[in-house]
Amino acid sequence: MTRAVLSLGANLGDRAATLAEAIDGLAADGLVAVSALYETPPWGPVEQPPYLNAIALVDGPRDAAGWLARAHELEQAAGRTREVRWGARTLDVDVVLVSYDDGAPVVSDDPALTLPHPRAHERAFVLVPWAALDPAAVLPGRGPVADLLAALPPGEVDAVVRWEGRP
Ligand code: A4P
Ligand code: MG
Repeated sequence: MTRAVLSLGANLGDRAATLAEAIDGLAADGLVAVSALYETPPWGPVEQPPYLNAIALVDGPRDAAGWLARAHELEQAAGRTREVRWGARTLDVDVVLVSYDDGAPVVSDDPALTLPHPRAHERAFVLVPWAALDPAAVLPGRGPVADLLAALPPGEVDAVVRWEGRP
């Protein structure tokens, strides 16, 4: 049994419906908890619309590669096509962290699956929903999520806003 922390993001189409469908899909995989949806400014070099982001915790028999495969399945189901790196997408599912029953993290520097996710610690759109869902969360190798959030520029954190369902 492993626990995966998944980051879900959508910035094309009906973002909330896409996320809701992906979260429904995770019910069969051992969904433990899911954060609220947050509207977040696009991160990275590509100009694109704002994202809705969420964090999901899932417990299941998969290994790390199995969680990545599941993430890709959910992206395909949402009709994601290949586009530019960091560009707009109907659904992006990243594996932030996989840990074993005893809490030990899977550590990998394989470019096909780098764990823990190499950019999670600097992304308010990952840390804000994760800290809200699990205030005691720790990103192995980086520290408590609450501390990582405190180290980010306040403007970046404040720009991640709980989504209230407006279109
Ligand atoms: N890969 C390696 N490690 C992982 C991992 N831990 N989780 C590989 C998921 N994938 C991992 O990803 C490229 C390759 O990374 C995959 O083939 C996988 O084997 P991709 O999803 O095909 O392409 P991408 O998502 O454009 O690239 P990347 O590097 O995953 O980008 P990010 O980091 O996912 O950034 N702004 C906001 N506000 N919210 C967002 O959700 N997302 C992105 C995408 C950019 N800006 C954003 C958001
Ligand atoms: Mg990705």
